[in-house]
Amino acid sequence: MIGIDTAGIAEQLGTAADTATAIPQLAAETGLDVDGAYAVQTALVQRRLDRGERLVGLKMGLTSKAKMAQMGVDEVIWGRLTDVMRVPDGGTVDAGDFIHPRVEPEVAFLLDRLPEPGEPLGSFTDAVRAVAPAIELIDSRYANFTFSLPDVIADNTSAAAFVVGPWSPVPDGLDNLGVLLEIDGRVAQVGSTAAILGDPRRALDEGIRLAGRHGVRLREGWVFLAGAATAAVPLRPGAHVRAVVEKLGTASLRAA
Ligand code: OOG
Ligand code: MG
Repeated sequence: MIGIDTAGIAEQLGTAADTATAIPQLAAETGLDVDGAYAVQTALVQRRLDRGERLVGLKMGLTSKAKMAQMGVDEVIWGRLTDVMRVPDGGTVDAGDFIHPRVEPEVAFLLDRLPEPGEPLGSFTDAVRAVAPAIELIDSRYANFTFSLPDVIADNTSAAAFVVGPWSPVPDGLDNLGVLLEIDGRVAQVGSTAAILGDPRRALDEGIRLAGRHGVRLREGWVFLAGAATAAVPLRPGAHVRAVVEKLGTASLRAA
């Protein structure tokens, strides 16, 4: 796009993340549209790859009505995950590394080999080796966690960290499993995997389609986060967070 300083915007967002300092929204002022925003996201993630991080997956955002309502944005979006964002199950994050971190319960897929572009996606079990409960830690780089659609896309859909619990073989049904988010042993959010596009398996079709539009292909061995099943909850220092997904078990995280 002519006139948009893709590299400059990516640098601002990257520095905001690196220094845990919020910045004002920038899409309206710079005229950034959705395609331009994905170009910024690519440059922002490239900045991480240039310092040695590796791409390890893709995440979907705003696949649930609860999230769309919470964020005031009503389109499905996607972002990229790198190895540095991954926190071991039961691991600890330093809340001070983030601006205003929130956590949300998700379902993760471990991807198998996917068909070439243009070829039909086989069955879900051909595409996915295993599934797991997961926690996504999101941290908008924008002040007050407030953004427009192009703003959040440019900001790699608020991706900051994630935890994947134990992998299980793909169960028969994934479309109506109970989901809990617990903070310090208390239930903070209750939901169902049905909240994720009616069935989290649908998120994979959307991810392949939407990322494909920008030339991004999902890879064997990648983690795919299907999107939050509930609204996100602020992460406070000292908190112990558990996401529980019926049949799949638990993922957990501590904040220092
Ligand atoms: C955008 C990311 C949304 C999800 O699971 O819906 C997301 C945000 O809410 O900051 O990751
Ligand atoms: Mg999420």
